[in-house]
Amino acid sequence: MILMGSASDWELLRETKAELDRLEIPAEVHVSSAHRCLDRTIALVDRAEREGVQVFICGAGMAAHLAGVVAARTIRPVIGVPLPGGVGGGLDALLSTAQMPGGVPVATVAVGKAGARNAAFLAAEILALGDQALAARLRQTRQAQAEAVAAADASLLGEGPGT
Ligand code: RP5
Repeated sequence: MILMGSASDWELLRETKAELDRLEIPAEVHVSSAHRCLDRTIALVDRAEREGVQVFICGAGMAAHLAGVVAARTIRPVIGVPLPGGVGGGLDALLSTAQMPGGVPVATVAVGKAGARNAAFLAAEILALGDQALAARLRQTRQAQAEAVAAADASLLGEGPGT
């Protein structure tokens, strides 16, 4: 399940959904804030658990406590995506998301678009522990990334730095 603190977060969290779609992983998407509608957020997590959701991805900006609140409610893995928009280009959200006291972890990825994409890949890696077909799709994705780097390198032959 993808949760975001505000509809304004969708601009970046859509990257998470796009990667999950590419990896053929179904995911519900919801807006639900930890501070604006705490009870609703808790109810969403409880329902998701009952229905078998295995990993939660939570994106929020500023004093980003959504992932921490979700992690407080579930023992399933929670991945936090800190979003820019506050101070320091998202440093506030990065610290709020990552700096969980011991005992209630939030696996925190990078701020912004890279983190939004990596949240999907990290969720996929967790799910692939019990899904051989998904593991194969992840290996193909890594292979495609390596090939894209090689292609970029080849396209610069004769023009790049150091030539
Ligand atoms: C957080 O505050 C949200 O996750 C969002 O990133 C930020 C600003 O929210 P809005 O004021 O745009 O709704 O709760």
